[in-house]
This record gives sequence, structure tokens and C-alpha cells, in this order.
Amino acid sequence: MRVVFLEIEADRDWALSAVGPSCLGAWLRERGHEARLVSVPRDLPLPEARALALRLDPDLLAVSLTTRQWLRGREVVGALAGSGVPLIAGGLHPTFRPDAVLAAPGFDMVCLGEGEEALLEVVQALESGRSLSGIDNVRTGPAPAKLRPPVRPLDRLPWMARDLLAEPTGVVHVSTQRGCPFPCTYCAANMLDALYDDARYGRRRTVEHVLRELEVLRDAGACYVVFLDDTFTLNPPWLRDYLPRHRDRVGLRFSLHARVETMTEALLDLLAEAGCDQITYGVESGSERVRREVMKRPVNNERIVAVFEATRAAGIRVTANYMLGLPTETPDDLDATFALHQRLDPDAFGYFVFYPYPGTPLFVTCRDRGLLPEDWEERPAVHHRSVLRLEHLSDGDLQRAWDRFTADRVERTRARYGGQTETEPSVLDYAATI
Ligand code: B12
Ligand code: SF4
Repeated sequence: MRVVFLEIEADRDWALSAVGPSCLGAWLRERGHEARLVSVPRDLPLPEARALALRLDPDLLAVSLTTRQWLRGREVVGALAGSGVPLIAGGLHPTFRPDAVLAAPGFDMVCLGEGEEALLEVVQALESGRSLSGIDNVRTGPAPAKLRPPVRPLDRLPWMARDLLAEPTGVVHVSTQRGCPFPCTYCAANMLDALYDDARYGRRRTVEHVLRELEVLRDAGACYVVFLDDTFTLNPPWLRDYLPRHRDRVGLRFSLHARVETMTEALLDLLAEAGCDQITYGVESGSERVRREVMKRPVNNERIVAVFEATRAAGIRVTANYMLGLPTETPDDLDATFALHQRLDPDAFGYFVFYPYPGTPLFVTCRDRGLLPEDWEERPAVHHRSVLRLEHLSDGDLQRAWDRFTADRVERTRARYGGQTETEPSVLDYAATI
């Protein structure tokens, strides 16, 4: 059966896309099905988007949606209604807003949570003319779906289908794990754990499985690895086993995401020796109150500063990510975030106005406190202005904080690249967006 994944381009082009489809496509191909990917450009008129999606003569259309992609995805799928080709949506937005997605024209099914086994069962049901109702993880209407346990061990999953992943030349993106055990209240990633009541979502591939994939990718020309894992630095025994072997067998430089709480000097040394080039830390706020009370990230500022210094001392470049505009945040809290940023003096940084993702505890908080406008779902999910009516921050306060970070970025980039503008590509700036 030919499954065509639709990648919905939203309001920005990303260097990387289609992580979900490249996992699902590899799994389907291993079982004898055809998997293709069609990117639907952001401004493509809908009749042309429809023709593009149907050009490969799909037996099933599969669309992966983050909340950011939802509004445009709804439009494109709406244009496909009545095409006669069944359509299934999956990913974080359909997982946490299944009713809204199923209510929109053109969506026949939604997949909740992990998709490999569910999508295969849908394909098999379509092939054999079996009913699509009653498939675990899949909803076709209001009836709830039972969730099958996530695939275990993760080594059962094939390597991602790289031809479905739009990667910049030479840079390869690899996941070694699924799930994140931390309880950050704004994060949709860890909510997958909460979705599975009686099975753990968190799993990691074996060291050997990851090494073999990277050896093959290196032999095919890869020169840099970006680990996609939410927190690469989990599980010290795995890391102590993996990192020296990465150095000896793979030998590629790499970047990753970590939490400062997971860092020790010994681990930083191991990472540096193995070729770690850059680490992205979520700093999020300079206000310890906001981090502790609103985000459930109780680490203190001194610890963050110490870990940034230790990371740099180990010869690893540091990227910081910040969030602006959380519930209860005040102008003083925004100042504290900028002040901490100046102390941290990161090599690169990303800054995002908070958006309450469905499925997260902070989404519920915002809704229950009346911060979310009635029509929130009709407004684009963006990270440069707030969708919320915040208690203590005006749009102007947020804009000023945003502009301060933007000016700082321009200044630092100019200093680093000697006169070039902040739009010059760099692995570091790229890493800050992941
Ligand atoms: C790598 C990454 C990126 C990459 C690639 C994104 C991509 N297309 O996957 C880049 C840099 C482009 C990116 C950008 C952004 N990202 Co991002 N990103 C991630 C990250 C860290 C890992 C994604 C990953 O590796 N997934 C692994 C695969 C296996 O999981 P998956 O995609 O969910 O797919 C599985 C299931 O969901 C399901 N499934 C998925 N699609 C489909 C489709 C069908 C048909 C079926 C049946 C099943 C199915 O099956 C898959 C396999 O089991 C996640 C965190 C996370 N852990 O998910 C955040 C995450 C997805 N990103 C997020 C956000 C907010 C963003 C940005 C808005 C960041 C920003 N501040 O601007 C942008 C928006 C991009 C966009 N197009 O919407 C949020 C999304 C929340 C939400 N509800 O939408 C996440 C969850 C992080 C978070 N803190 O909450 N991101
Ligand atoms: S550590 Fe990162 S991925 Fe994990 S819950 Fe917090 S924000 Fe989400």
C-alpha cells in the first residue's frame, strides 16, 4: 500500500522536518509498504495543495501535526475532503486535541501517541477491507481509543528513513530515546508519559544500536550529529558505556540537549572527550519563583551559572533557551531573565514567548484562570507574541523584552562573526531552534 505523508509547512521554514513521518515511514517500508513524503508549501493555494497531495496516487494520506501546524493543516486537509483517499492525522496536536481534529472536514482518523504499530494496523485494515474501528490508539469518532503499550525494546524500531527527513547536508539527526521523565508544566513532550497510564513511555535504544546507525551514516558522508533527545544526559550508566565508544567507533562531533540538574564535571569531561561540540540547556526564566512555582523547574540560578561555566571550561559551546510571558510573570521577572542571560553569556540562545500547548498542565492553568481567549484555537500558535491575557504583563512589556533579546542577539552575532548579520547560518544558531 502507498502511504503519502504530508508535511505541512507553517509560518517558518525549518532546517529539519518530518521526524515522525521518517520513523513511521521506515517502519512501514520494513513491512513491505511504500512511504513517500510531500511537503505542502506554506503559501500554496488550496486547489494546488490538493493536487500536490494527490499527485502520487496515495492509498492513504498521513499527516503529522504539531499545534503550530494545526491551522494550516486543517485548511489543507479541508481542501482534500471528498478526494476518496482516507486520511489519518497523528502527532502531538491530534493526540491532545483529537475531538477538534476529527470535527474538521477531511480528517477520517486520528492516532493518539506512538504511531508505528497503529499506522501499520490501519494500513493492513484498509488493504484487507476490514473495519477501521476498534484499532488501538486510533479514533474515527467520539468513542475513546484504548492505547497499546509503546514499542519495547526501542531497538525493534528501524532507523529513520533519511530520504523523508529534510536534513542539511552532512548533518544527521538521531534519537536515542523516547520520552522525558521531567515534569515541566509547559511541555507537551513529557505528557506522552501521562497519556500511558500503565506503561512507561520512556525508553532508550541500546548503545550498540545507536553506534551502528551512526557508523553507517558516517560512512555515507555524515560529518556532524544532532541528538534530538529531549534530555540526552539521562541514565549515567548508558552514557558511560556510550560516550567512549562513540569517540572510538563513530568519531563525529555532536550536539545535544541537557538539563543542568543532570550535569556533573565528570560527565562533561566524558562528553567533551567523545566529541561533544555544543549543549543546549533550557534556562527558561531568570526568576527562581517562576521556574519553581509555574514551570516546576526548581533548580537555582547559581547552579545554572556554575554548569554553564563548567560546560565552557570543558571546551563545549553552550546554547541557552528562554521563555517569556508565563502566567503570573511580572516585568521584574522578565528583567531577571535578561539579567541571568547576561551572566550566562551563552554562545547562542533562543527566546520564545510562551504558548500554552494542549495536553500540558499549564494549558489547563491558563484556561482555568481565564487567561486563554475563547477563540484561542483559531489563533496561530506562535512564539513571538502571546495568545494569553496575562495578569501582570502587557503586550508592550513582552514586546520590549523580546526586542531586548533580539538586539542582544544582533550585537553578539556581529561581535562573533565580525560584521556579518544575525541571519548568517551557523550550527549553533541552528541548534538553538531545536
Ligand atoms: C526535533 C524537534 C523539532 C525539530 C523537528 C520537528 C519535527 N517536525 O519533528 C524542529 C527544530 C523543526 C522543531 C521546531 C519546533 N518545535 Co519542536 N520538537 C522537537 C522535539 C525535541 C523532538 C521531536 C522528535 O524527535 N520526535 C520523535 C518522534 C518519534 O515523535 P513524534 O514526532 O511525536 O512522532 C510520533 C508520534 O507523535 C506519532 N505521530 C507523529 N506524526 C504522526 C502522523 C501519523 C499519521 C500517525 C499515525 C502518527 C504520528 O508517531 C510518531 C512515532 O511514534 C520535540 C519534543 C518531543 N519529544 O516530541 C519538540 C516539539 C515537537 N516541538 C515543539 C515546538 C513547540 C516547536 C516549535 C514551535 C519551536 C519554536 N519555539 O518555534 C517549532 C515548530 C515546528 C513545527 N513545524 O511545528 C513542541 C510541540 C508542542 C505541540 N503540541 O505542538 C514539542 C513537543 C516540544 C515541547 N516542548 O513541547 N522541533
Ligand atoms: S526537560 Fe525538556 S523535554 Fe523534558 S519535560 Fe522539561 S521541557 Fe519537556
